[in-house]
Amino acid sequence: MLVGIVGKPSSGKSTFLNALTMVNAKVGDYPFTTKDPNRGTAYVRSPCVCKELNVEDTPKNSLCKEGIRYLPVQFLDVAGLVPGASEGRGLGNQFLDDLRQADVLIHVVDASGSLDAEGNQIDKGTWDPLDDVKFLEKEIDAWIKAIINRDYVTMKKKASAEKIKFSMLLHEKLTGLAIKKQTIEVSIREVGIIDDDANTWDEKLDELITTIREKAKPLVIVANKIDLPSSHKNFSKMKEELNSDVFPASSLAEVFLRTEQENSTLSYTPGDPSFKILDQEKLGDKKVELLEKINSDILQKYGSTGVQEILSHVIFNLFNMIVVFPVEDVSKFTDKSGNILPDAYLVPKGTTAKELAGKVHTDFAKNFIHGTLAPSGRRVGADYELQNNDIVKIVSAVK
Ligand SMILES: Nc1nc2c(ncn2[C@@H]2O[C@H](COP(=O)(O)OP(=O)(O)O)[C@@H](O)[C@H]2O)c(=O)[nH]1
Ligand SMILES: [Mg+2]
Repeated sequence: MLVGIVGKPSSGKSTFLNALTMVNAKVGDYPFTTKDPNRGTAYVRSPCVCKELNVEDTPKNSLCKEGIRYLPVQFLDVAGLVPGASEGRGLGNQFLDDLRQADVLIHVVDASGSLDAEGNQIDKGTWDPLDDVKFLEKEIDAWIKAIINRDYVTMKKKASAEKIKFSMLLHEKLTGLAIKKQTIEVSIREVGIIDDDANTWDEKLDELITTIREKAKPLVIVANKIDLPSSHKNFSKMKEELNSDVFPASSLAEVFLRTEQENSTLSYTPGDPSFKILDQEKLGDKKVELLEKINSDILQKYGSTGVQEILSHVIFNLFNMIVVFPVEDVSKFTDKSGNILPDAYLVPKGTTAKELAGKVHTDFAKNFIHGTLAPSGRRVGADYELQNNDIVKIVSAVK
């Protein structure tokens, strides 16, 4: 699963990503960091089973701190989009390639309205952030339409002459964006196009493109810089007028809190509604004042800085993921090397024991015998649907 971050220059994409990638947990070196400068690893929070089992875990593929698991989620900083990109201005093709890879797009918007369409500083509060959201939606639709238009006439002829369905032709056409055939079929039905009657396509083509885009590349809107005075009003307006989910966030405040937590001047868990000052002297008057402001203007008002919550929303609400813990030894909850609860996997709700086996090792799925749940020792079959926080040993004919 790959989360794409989009937004005009200076909206705060890098700050948002920085906030999400900072995790102060002293656990060796992580194999998650990639060399690609446009990629990053963020960590979604989930309560860890170590607490109720009362064990000290030794996580490998994730991190655990004070009973909370931090599971890695890959992020992609999507190439800059400026007006006119679909007509070949700027980093057009790079954008399309990034769009293909992303399963969901987080749109970081400057909610304060202090940047023009291209990210240049203008008078505070003079830009309507709603325009940024509408622009991005329109721009992606324009890309998809341009791809379809290249062969639209031929597609229609072919459909009539050879009795081929629109969904089939569209799926072929849109392979470059990795859009599932089922998504196209459902969208066609939803807008009321008749799949094998080319005469019904024209009128609803634009609506169809928007519907496909909304399903294939869902957008989550971040009203960033919520700490600035002009942001609140704009955020309320966005929430009222947009169909997409809109979340308030202060990426800058989150970076600040995590930095001070690393400096041991604060006790703060990313995503929490509060923090505790540990070393007032080291912080100094200025930072203490700033912290008071963060507390009253952001945490008290919105419940958190928003950053961690957005990631949680994407993983657990939008994608309905659950967390499962594969182990080798169900009495000790360990892998072969004795690591306790080494791996935590994010899998879609509904994933079966056999499907999980395939994720652990392809051979395990082919030679699947049964699963054993820990600590109960209960045996489950191939079709058993995993539950959140299941600890499971995959028993297969391969060793
Ligand atoms: N006040 C405020 N400023 C922010 C916030 N997030 C980012 N910024 C500032 O906005 C500017 C652009 O941020 P950056 O992350 O580089 O934007 P990018 O071009 O989208 O990657 C920087 O000066 C940041 O410090 C925020 O939540 N609040
Ligand atoms: Mg940047």
